[in-house]
Amino acid sequence: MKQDLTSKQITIVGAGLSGQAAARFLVERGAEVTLSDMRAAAEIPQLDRLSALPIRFDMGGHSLKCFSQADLIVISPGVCLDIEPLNVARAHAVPIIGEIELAACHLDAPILAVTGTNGKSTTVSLLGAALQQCGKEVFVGGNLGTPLIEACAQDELDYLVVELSSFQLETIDRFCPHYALLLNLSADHLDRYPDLDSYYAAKLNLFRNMTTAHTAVLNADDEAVVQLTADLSCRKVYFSAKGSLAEGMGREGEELVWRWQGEEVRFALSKLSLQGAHNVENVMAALIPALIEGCSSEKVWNAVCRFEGLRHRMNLVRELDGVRWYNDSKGTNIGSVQKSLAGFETPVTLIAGGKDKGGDYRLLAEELRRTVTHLILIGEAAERMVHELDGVVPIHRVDSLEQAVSLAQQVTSDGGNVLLSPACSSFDMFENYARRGDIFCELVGALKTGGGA
Ligand code: UMA
Ligand code: ADP
Repeated sequence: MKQDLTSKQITIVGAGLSGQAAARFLVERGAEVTLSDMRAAAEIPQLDRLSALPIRFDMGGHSLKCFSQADLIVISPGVCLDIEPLNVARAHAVPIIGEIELAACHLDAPILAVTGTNGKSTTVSLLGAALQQCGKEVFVGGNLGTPLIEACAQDELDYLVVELSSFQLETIDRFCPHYALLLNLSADHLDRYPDLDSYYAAKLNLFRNMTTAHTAVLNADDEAVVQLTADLSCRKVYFSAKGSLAEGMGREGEELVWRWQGEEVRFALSKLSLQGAHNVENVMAALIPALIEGCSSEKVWNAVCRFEGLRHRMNLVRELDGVRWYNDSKGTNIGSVQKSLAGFETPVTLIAGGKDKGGDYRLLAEELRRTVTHLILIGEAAERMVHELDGVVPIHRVDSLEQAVSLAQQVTSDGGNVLLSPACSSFDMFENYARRGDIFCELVGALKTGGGA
């Protein structure tokens, strides 16, 4: 339901991408906006782009009166719900919502939402490309990078394809997608959640308002996904990369098989540009809403096959002296690094570490023993990783990504691989995972031949 925002006192918490986009939207609708951030203005990228707008800035900390006296508080995903200023707001009965909830209240097109621990960005991009190939006007964004609220500036959209993180799902209220894709569940963000159940509960919030008129697209091979969605009242459609399904998207040998309402369509996997077993799962999930919505299976498949993958996800950066260097900076949790390592048949020097998110690094031991000859660690998590992986493979601890790249060149032999797949977020040393990946690519690009093992 669209709210009248004119003259409403609205405090936005966090002046990053989401906060700045929300501020622009709210000012345009006549709200009286305060933008509050714990960082000083000078530390916040691109804040100057808002300087011409009538916004009050509360920077370098959160002033409690901006919270107690507001009509509404809109929070950015990186803001934890238990910070003191939000407790003050709750004590004054001020409603608190996230940018996603605010956006969804002001958007009309059907929402196709994607969540899960891994594969979200790839899947939303695949789904967006598939729908666009069929002539649809589509917004593709959310956690992927463009805040959903920016879709309010676009006219005549057919679909909103939105990646949602657990953080964003904590603060939805009436948000209700037409399709909700849950790709998989494994440990992540345990620096924000007290335990795994709380993290999974945030993810499952996605389904809270869905009814029989809506569709959940679910991974039949993921035990946690199947168990935790058993009681949903909406329609459930499954995909399985492990076998065939009587109804839904299954796999038979080198073909995907879509069986739906008495029809069958087959897709040859050999045509896909994307590599890796995990990407087959992403493709399966992305195809389902497009096919149910009546898009041509041929067009959808062409779009999916052409998609070559997103930057910072297992990209080959360079081959030098017989060593292949890969950038997987978006490998920010243990499950994703396991999948990335599983794709290698030749020895790997793995560069990992960063901001610790509290997972169990011992889960990496099996894949490390199989493929990794040297583990080079950076960042805050290095200490715990050394402790938990002691004796599994040779470990080297260094102080910077530059040192890690230089050491990787020295210890990796012809025929081997160097992989940056950190299993951690980047915020201890970099602005974000993309910056970390870009710096890695620059360092690798500058290496000279003959510096290796
Ligand atoms: N801040 C406060 N008070 C707090 C906490 C944070 O003022 O208590 C301020 C910080 O000082 C900073 C601002 O909040 O200036 C940052 O807000 P944010 O962390 O929500 O970041 P945004 O720039 O708004 O980007 C967010 C998502 N970031 C996070 O969830 C951490 C982006 O996902 C997303 O692309 C963007 O909204 C648009 O929707 C990034 C991410 O790392 C890619 N996501 C995590 C992940 O994928 O694992 C969940
Ligand atoms: P997300 O947006 O959920 O972080 P991405 O599509 O950006 O996911 O992929 C990030 C990393 O996660 C990839 O580099 C890959 O290692 C891993 N990954 C991608 N898809 C899957 C999947 N379906 N299952 C497990 N791991 C995956």
